[in-house]
Amino acid sequence: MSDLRIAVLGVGVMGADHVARITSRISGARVSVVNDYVTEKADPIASQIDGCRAVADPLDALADTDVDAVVLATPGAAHEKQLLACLEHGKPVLCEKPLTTDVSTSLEIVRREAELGRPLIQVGFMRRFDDEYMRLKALLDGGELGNPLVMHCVHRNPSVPSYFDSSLIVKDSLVHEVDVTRYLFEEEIASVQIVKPSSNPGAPQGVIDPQIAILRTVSGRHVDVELFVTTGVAYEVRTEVVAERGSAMIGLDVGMIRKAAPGTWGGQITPGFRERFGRAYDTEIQRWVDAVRTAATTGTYIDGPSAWDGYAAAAVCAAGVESLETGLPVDVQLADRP
Ligand code: ISE
Repeated sequence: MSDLRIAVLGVGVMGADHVARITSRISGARVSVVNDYVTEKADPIASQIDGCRAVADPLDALADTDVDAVVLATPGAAHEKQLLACLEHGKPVLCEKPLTTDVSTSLEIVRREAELGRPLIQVGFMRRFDDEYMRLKALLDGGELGNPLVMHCVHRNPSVPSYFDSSLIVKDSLVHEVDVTRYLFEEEIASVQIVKPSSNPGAPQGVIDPQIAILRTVSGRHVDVELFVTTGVAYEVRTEVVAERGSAMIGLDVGMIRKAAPGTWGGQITPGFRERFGRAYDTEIQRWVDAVRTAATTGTYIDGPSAWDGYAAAAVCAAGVESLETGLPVDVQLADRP
């Protein structure tokens, strides 16, 4: 079987990372086209990869005859148009979150894909491919702990880009716990409340950080999330599920524990999400490549979160942004699944 020829649209931090992983660690695929709205970024990347070209227009890039599938790592605002074009050309696409930047356009994408009758869109919620999350999921599914009742999460970033505002903490950071909740508990989220403790004096003026999110699932499970994106420390993602017959916690960052003079003890925490979830991204892309390459026999082009998962996450985050304003719990409005 020949290699899957992939166009990577958007070669900023995440896109460039994906180009590197496809080129060096993923089997059965190669990057044939790269594109970025900053044209000077794409040329040097393309020139380092055999058989790869930079194409200036994103829609030309994804439609190119030398492209079998697309990785979308462009800014969220560009996703709607580019996803619709992928659907029109029948090209499987792995889209970094968000699916689109608002709920109605996300739903439109879900509907357009449903009309085609085959799922072509996978959304890049990489935590589902992380070894620790996969073990936690297997433990819950195995039933040993009984029914999960509560989940406590911590999501801390050392810093975030200067354009981050309070609502992006919900839409860009909390969105991961939203997906983790739906993935682990296999049910929808019914309401969201954002509680605002005293803000970190080190956070940019006007940015509410930390925030505490309280999610309630349709069956009544409780999830709380501490979001704190200007800790100045390192990257910390911790998840504890409390169930009928015990609890399980992941993300303790217990790698090597070192002891040294003069009596110090400790280890190291990953500095950012690319390091913490590096293996998860590799697994995500490899499984997606394998799914696309075998789609003729399996009938599906995805192996992971779907367009519906992207839409549902967007709907929960929209309710979260509303709660950020009011401080009250806000119900999540979900359309019927097509
Ligand atoms: C970023 O976009 C991510 O996706 C990271 O996983 C998350 O930890 C961070 O808060 C987001 O800004």
